[in-house]
Amino acid sequence: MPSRVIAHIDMDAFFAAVEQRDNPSLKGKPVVIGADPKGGKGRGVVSTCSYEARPFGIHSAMPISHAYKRCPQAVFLRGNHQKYSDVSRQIRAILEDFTPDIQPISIDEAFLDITGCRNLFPSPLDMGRAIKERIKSELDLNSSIGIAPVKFVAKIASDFSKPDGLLVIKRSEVIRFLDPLPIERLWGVGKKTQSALNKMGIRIIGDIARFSLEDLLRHFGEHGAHLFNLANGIDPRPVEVSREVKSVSHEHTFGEDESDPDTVRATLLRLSEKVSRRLRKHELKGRTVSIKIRTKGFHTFTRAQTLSGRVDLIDDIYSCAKKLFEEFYQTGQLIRLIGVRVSNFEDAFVRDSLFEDDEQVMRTKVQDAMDLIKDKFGEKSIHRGN
Ligand code: TTP
Ligand code: MG
Repeated sequence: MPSRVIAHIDMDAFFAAVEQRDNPSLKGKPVVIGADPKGGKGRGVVSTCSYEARPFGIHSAMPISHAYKRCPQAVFLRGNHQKYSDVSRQIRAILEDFTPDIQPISIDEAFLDITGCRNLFPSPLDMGRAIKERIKSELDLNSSIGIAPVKFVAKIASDFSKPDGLLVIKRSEVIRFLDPLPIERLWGVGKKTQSALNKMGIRIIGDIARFSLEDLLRHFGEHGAHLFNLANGIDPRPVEVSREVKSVSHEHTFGEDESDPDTVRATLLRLSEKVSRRLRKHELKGRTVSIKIRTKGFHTFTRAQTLSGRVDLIDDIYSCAKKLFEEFYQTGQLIRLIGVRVSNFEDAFVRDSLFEDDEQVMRTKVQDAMDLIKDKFGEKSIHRGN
């Protein structure tokens, strides 16, 4: 099985958290999003509730009348789905800054394959922290993240860490982590399988892991083998990346606010290199190059240019990013963060490269060679010089 690092992210009390964020008087209060409770006579159900409402036993899909009986003093809101979809897209854009390998699961949940980010962060834990911090600082919302070598373990881990949590389960810890959990936690254990397993004396995941594979096969056929594998931490399902990647970007925060434009240019080049590499890995080319600049006072600016052709090579991205930077930069300005993004992949009818000549062919070959070297010797093994 290929060795993967998979993250599962799920927002905390998503609809309710957005409402509490946008109306601070709701902070710290039980908030229930769902149908009109009509003084306890309302029909319809609870969409979700804030963590303050959960000790009252309120949860998603519960009849709203029950929720009202349990906590009449809660603030009951109908909710605004358009707003939640918009926030969901903003979260997605932040995740895309970390990796294009994203499988959205629902409005507030996604899997990320972060195997390829090994060289960008000291550890998966650091990357998880960075994602949570971005979402918190830009959207003022809490998320929970689980990280593991397989999908379903990452999902259980994010659930375990809630709220505002981060839990990393290393490969060597997977079996111990799963062992004491009830079998319902496994994907594919519904009510029927659960009761059949219970009859065989199987209650926790560890019981399945230790059970004989032959007996499981005899009772459940292939499904038994599947459960046996899951219980032993084996789950070959990859993160199914939606091809709907909207942009590829990288950014860098300077250790100290930077005033030297040459250092900023060198960073832009390095970021262009990373963006280019990721675009080429995913066979994407984009027509719009943008830069993001955050100055000392935490003011964030973006500048974008749409080109006549689609680009994916370092030089094309860098020359555009550099030009955008020169237009923006004023001597002495202190820069905290800089980012490079390529987007606008859709337009397949435009010419693919800016200059389809021998030089272009040559530059593509050089970059192919660089990609090969990086694949073999790591991301830092070779860089494009200024
Ligand atoms: P969830 O992630 O299941 O719940 P949540 O984010 O509110 O809380 P948690 O911290 O436990 O993750 O669902 C995300 C959103 O989807 C939720 O805010 C509201 C909506 N939703 C419904 O409308 N109906 C439902 O039955 C569920 C489960 C969710
Ligand atoms: Mg959630």
